[in-house]
Amino acid sequence: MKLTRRSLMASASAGLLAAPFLGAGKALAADYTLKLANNQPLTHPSNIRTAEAIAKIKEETGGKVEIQVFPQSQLGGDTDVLSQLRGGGVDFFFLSPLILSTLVPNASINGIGFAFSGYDQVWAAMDGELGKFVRGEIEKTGLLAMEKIWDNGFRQTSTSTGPIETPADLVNFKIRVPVSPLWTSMYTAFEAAPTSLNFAEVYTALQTGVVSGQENPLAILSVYKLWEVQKNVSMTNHMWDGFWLLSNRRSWGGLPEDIQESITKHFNASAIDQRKDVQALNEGLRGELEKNGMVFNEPDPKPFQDKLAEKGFYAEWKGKYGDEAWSILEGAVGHTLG
Ligand code: X2X
Repeated sequence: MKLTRRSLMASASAGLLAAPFLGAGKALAADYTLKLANNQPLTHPSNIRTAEAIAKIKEETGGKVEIQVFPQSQLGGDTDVLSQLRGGGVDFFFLSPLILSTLVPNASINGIGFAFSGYDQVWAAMDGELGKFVRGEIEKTGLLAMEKIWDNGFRQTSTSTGPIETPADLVNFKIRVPVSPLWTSMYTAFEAAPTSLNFAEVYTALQTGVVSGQENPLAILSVYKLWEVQKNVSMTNHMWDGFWLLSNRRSWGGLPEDIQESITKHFNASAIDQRKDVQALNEGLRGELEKNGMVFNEPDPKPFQDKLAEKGFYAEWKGKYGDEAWSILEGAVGHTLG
């Protein structure tokens, strides 16, 4: 966070000195200049809805708050920006709970393979007990998560080498996964060959053949034009993931309460709008992706789930998260996992 001269003068003189300069429609520098980062391009609903929230916050605070957006991993890959957030160099950061688990181990729990049957379950869980549990874990580390998680979506598998139809097609398959122990563990259970990379490196890794595939919701395939480097899309729906809007508790605590309230209110409202946008995109994009040459198939999820169970994936993660967290997850999805 950067405090400007205006705020320093205003606090030093209780506004007396600053007042004469407030005249006649002059554009003033904001009192609080905050940096927000994410890994998505400006065309993704996350950034469209973020821009709306920022404009409303600016208006409501009378121009005191300026939030600068650094989209598309401009400040570095996700794991680097997480360090910048902890150090205070970045004030807000959208991050996958699974990647956040490199710092907050239990944060990845929503990503357990084939846990959620659909969006109704996801939002009930993430706006309910499961989300509350995870936000509590996040707070223990000096970071804060806004109450409403943003959507990334149910993840699908893309390849340059043909469709994934059964778990056998994943054996030895060179797949990029985000940097997270849960992702690596899941693809190890599938006997694939997972490579952990931040999203910033994915396009090049696919283009140069370092990996043959990746997995992401359709909206990400579309905004990043992954059809240029991928051919098949297998609708594996193997996990749901979102983005927590994180802040650093120290820099957040330096903001006056009314400003905190304005920021919280508008970002949480924008999260709800963004969820609708992303769900509509993920449900409606197949046609666009097909027009761009991608070929779709819809594998039966059951054999994939069975393989994870056979390989001890669910038992292992139940042990890692502990009984309390696991029973919150099972309560949210309404069935025993594994
Ligand atoms: O890195 C990814 O694949 C992405 C964009 O889905 C996440 O942020 C987890």
